Amino acid sequence: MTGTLRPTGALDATALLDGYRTMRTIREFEERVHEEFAKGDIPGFVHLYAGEEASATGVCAHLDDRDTIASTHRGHGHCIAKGVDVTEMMAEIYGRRTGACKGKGGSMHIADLSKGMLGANGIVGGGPPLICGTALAAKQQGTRGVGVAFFGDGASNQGTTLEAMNLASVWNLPAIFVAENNGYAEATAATWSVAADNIADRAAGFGMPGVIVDGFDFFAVHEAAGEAVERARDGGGPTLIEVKLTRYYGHFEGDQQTYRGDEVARARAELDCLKTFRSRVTSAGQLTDEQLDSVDREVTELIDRAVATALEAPKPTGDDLETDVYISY
Ligand SMILES: Cc1ncc(C[n+]2csc(CCOP(=O)(O)OP(=O)(O)O)c2C)c(N)n1
Ligand SMILES: [Mg+2]
Repeated sequence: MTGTLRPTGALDATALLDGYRTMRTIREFEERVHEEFAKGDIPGFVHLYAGEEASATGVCAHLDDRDTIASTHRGHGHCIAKGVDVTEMMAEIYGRRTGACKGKGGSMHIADLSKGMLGANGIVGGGPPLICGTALAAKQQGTRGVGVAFFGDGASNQGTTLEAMNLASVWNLPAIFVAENNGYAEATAATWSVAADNIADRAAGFGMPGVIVDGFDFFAVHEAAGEAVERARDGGGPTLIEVKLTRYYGHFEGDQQTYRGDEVARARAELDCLKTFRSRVTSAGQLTDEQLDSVDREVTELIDRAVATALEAPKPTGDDLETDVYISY
């Protein structure tokens, strides 16, 4: 972590409430999926994004539907921040017909092209090459759109990621590479696997700016992403942003986490993005506790409804087996 908090003053009340609502929605969604998964009703693998909310939220606050993002196996937060419908996401995770991908994708394959959400991705390092394609399309079509790839510290070592950064720079693409460094790839510490002090240092090798931000600080992510998005839209080419953060749950639901100590308890107590956001904007007089409490209640109701709706929704049948095999969603 950088140790220096970024100023909160640049955002108006609406933008602050939007940022808080998105982070709170991601947190509530993930805490609820954690509980529901333990009941045994959710099929497949689930990787939770809790703790990392400021990253997706601070980056996607600058994006709209013409912009595209590529996500990872830990994709719920990216989907929510990019505007994918939360009720459809929950139904997808439960494998229901009303889900974002008609229940055929599950947690690791949620996509919504209408929102520029290219998809969660079970292939580590699968996202960066995708956004070279969408960024190239945006450049050729003159939309001023940008492509953003979120990826982990583990994925930062994949050839696909490094090749994509090289290509984005060679072609001067409106592309942003967001390395979410949570310190682990499954159980392997980044200190064992990443051959650099900082992933951002690798940007120099590709001739692009590289910045490090504190992933607990929404305002730090927001500021760095704002600069990168503006540069990309103006034809200034790609940026690598390394966001240092902590995942609150295991690599996957069921992970015993024998490879780490008390860092999560410390992060939740002292660094948590929602708590620090609240204390900073209330002490600066920008928002009140009542305004934030009201967002909390609204989000809890939304997630309660999403789970209830998912549980009542039908599952796909044998007749659905041969639909959407190629492209007819
Ligand atoms: C190409 C590929 N190799 C290996 C895996 C198995 N795998 C799934 S997640 C993961 C770790 C990814 O770590 P990181 O990129 O840091 O993301 P995080 O889980 O920390 O968010 C691995 C090795 C995979 N899914 N795809
Ligand atoms: Mg990681």
